[in-house]
Amino acid sequence: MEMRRVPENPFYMDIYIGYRGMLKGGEKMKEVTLKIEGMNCRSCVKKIEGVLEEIGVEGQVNFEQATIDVKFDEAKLEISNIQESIQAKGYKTTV
Ligand SMILES: [Cu+2]
Repeated sequence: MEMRRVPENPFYMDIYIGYRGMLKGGEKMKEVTLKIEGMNCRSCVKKIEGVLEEIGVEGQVNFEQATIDVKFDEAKLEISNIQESIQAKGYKTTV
């Protein structure tokens, strides 16, 4: 288990567990569906999935509908940050 990584520091462990619990509860996770332009093949999907992974965003790319469902921590990121990262790879998105 991850909590065993820092057994020498119980205070840190408490914070870590609290943080995970917060995310699991979903209180701060925001879900947004973006429309995306310019995806024309499956490798575009892979590229976008790679971007999401890089920035630590959970996402589901739907090729047929040209949408991306993203789930992210609002305390760390804004939707515009995600859009900029995708834009940098050549795809325009709208909320
Ligand atoms: Cu492509």
